[in-house]
Amino acid sequence: MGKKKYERKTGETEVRFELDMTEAGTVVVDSGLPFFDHMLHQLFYHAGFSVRLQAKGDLHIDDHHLVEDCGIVIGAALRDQVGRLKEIYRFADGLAPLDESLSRCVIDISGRPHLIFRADFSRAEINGFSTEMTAEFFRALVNHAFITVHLENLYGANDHHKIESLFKVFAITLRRALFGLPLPKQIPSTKGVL
Ligand SMILES: [Mn+2]
Repeated sequence: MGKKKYERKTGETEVRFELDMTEAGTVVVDSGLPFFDHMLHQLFYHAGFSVRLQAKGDLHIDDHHLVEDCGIVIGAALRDQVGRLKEIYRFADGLAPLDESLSRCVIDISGRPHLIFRADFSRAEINGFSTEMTAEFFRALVNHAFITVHLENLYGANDHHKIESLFKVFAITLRRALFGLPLPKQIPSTKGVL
């Protein structure tokens, strides 16, 4: 497919996004929020996408606009690229642990936006990323991708692990809903080693 560019600029944020959903390649993410970068990297890498994302936002207020607007742009890009695929699997489900945390995701690429999100966090934020923005990110993405997503953390103790397992399970389930079970031709870890 080749990378296609998407952009969104408002008085609050500026998001530049290049995506090729059909080929696993380099993933470069710079949002100005390191923990959010870490989560987006998990998402794109485990989905098997090629991505460059650069975002700037009004972080002097808080992280809300930036995280939400990244979700909007990513969702809109997904909708655009899904619309250009000849065939998809449509339905998929998945489970992903991260140590003590386990998260589950069910996706229907339905043309109808709907998110069920269940997770409880004990911390308000992780290095400037508000834990409540996890749900807001996925809501924005789902609403602009026009997909149905049921995403929940079943259990866990560490909030970093809980959020990371949510991003990872969304990524692998999205990949399955698009392309079926085959894993991308890459080491299945952003560390480059298992
Ligand atoms: Mn981590």
